[in-house]
Amino acid sequence: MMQNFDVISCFIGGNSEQGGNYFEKRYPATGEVVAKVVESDQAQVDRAVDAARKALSGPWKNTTMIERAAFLERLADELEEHIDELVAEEIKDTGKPITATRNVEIPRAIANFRAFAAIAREDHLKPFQTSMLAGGVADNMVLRQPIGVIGIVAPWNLPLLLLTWKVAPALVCGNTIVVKPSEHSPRTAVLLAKIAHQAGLPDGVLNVVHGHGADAAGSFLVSHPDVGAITFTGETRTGEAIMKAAAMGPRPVSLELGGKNAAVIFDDADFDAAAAGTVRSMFDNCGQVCLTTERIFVHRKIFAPFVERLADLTKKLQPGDPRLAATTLGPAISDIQRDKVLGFYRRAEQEGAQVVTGGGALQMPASLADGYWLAPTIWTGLPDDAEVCQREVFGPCGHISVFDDDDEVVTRVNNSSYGLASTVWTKNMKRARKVAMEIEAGTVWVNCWRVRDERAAFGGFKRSGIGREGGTWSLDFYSELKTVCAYTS
Ligand code: NAD
Ligand code: 6OD
Repeated sequence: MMQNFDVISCFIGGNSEQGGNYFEKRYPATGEVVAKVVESDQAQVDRAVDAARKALSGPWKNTTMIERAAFLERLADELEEHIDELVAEEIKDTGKPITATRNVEIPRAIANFRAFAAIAREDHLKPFQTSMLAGGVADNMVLRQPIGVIGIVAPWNLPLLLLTWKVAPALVCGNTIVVKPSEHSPRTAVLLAKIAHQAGLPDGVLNVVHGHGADAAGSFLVSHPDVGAITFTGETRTGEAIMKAAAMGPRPVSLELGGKNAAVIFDDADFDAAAAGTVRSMFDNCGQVCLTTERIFVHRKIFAPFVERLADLTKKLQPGDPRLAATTLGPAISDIQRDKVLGFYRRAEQEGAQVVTGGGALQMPASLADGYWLAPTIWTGLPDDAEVCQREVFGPCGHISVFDDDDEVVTRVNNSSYGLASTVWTKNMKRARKVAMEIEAGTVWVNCWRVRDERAAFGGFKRSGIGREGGTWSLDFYSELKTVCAYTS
C-alpha cells in the first residue's frame, strides 16, 4: 500500500533528502492516509542548520537588500506560475475549501514576498550627526545586518500564509533559514523551498526539515546552538517551551500565540454587515484561525434578532468536498483536533450552555464519512468564566452573551488571559475609537475582520504573544542593527 502514498521529503542544502523514519499523513476530509513524511532526526536537523550556516558565507553574503528585494519579487512571480500546485498541495494537507484557498490564502501567501520587497526598498534608517566638543562632527549610521540562521517553527492552520510571513522578511534581511512546518501541513513548505531554489536562491539559504514538535525535529531545531533567532507561531503552551529553548544562548524569539477573540456588536451597528462579518469571523477555515471570534457580545436591544440571524447564516454554510467551489466549510485538521473540539462542545453543555445550532460532529455522505467534520456551533447562556468563554477552542464555535453598556462590555472583553484581536461593530466612530483604545488586544477591527496590511504591526497582548511582526517590525526582528560612527573632520 505504501507505494501509493506521496512521499514528502526534506529540502537541505539545495537537495531533496529522505529520512530513516516516516510518519503517516491523513487527508482531513476523508481520513485516508495520503502521504508518508520524513520524521527528521537530530542528525538531519543538524545537517540542515549546518547547510544554513555555511550558506551565510556563500554568494548570499554579498547580496544587497535591494538585490534580495528583487529576488523576492522574482520568487513571487514564480510562485504565481505554480499557484494551482500550491493550492492543491495545501488542500491535500488541510482539507481547506478550494475557493478560499485559491482566492485568498495562497495569493496572500505570495503577496507577502511582494510586500516585504516593497518594505525593504522603503526602509531607510535615520542617520544622526553628533557635534564633537573639540570641533567637527561624527556621522552615526544605523545599518542592518543579518542575524545568521533563523529557525522557523510554523503551525498548520494557514500553512503557507504564516510561513511566508516569516520567510520573506528573514530572507530580505539576508539571513539563512531552517523551517520546521507543522507535522500536519508539510507540503507547501517544501514546494516553496524548491521553487525558491529554481528561482535562483543559493543552496542552503532555505532548508526544510519535517517531523513532530516536542522531543523531535521542532525541539531539535529551536535548541540548536547555531540558530541565531527563533520565530514561532502556534499554541501558547508550545510558545513557553520554545522560549525556554531560546533562553539558551540567549537568542531573540518572536512568539505569535493563541487568542480568545471577542466581537462586540452595538445596537447602532449595521445589522446585516455585523451578522455576516461575525459569522465569517467565527467559521472561516473551520474556526482554525488565531483571529477567529469565539466570544460574541451583543447589545440587549438587538440580542434576540441578532442570535437568530447568526443561526440562520450559520445553517447556510456548506460543508463538503473541499475541491468543490460551493464548499464553504472544511473539516478539522486531525482526529485529535476534532476530538478536542468535541470535548469542548460536551463540557459547554454540561456547564449549562443553550445550543442555538450545531453541537456535535457532522454526519457526512459516505465518501467523506471518515473525515474530521464538526458542526458549526453557537451557544448562549453561559457566564463569562465558563470554559468555552475562557479557553481557546480553535474550532467552529462561539458563545453569544448579552451586554448593556460600553464600560461593562470593555471590562468583559478584557476578562481574558489572551489579547490577540477584537472586532467592534458600530456606526458611531467616536464610540469605536474609545472602545478600541480600551480593549487589550494587538489588533482591533472596526466594522471589518481580518483585513491586514503587511506594513502594519501584528501580534498579541498578554498570553497571545511576544513581539510584533509586519512592516519594519519584522525587519527589526530579523536583523542586527549596527551603528557605524564616523568622525569626519
Ligand atoms: P502547536 O503549538 O501545536 O504547533 C505549532 C508548531 O510547533 C508545529 O510545527 C509543532 O510541531 C511545533 N512544536 C510543538 N511542540 C514543540 C516544541 N516543544 N518545540 C518546538 N516545536 C514544537 O500549534 P498548532 O496546533 O499548529 O496551531 C494552533 C495554535 O496556534 C492555536 O493556539 C492558534 O491560536 C495558534 N496560532 C497563532 C497564530 C498567531 O499569529 N498568533 C497564528 C496561527 C496559529
Ligand atoms: O490573516 C493574517 O494575515 C494573519 N496573520 C493571520 C494569522 C492567523 C493565525 O492563525
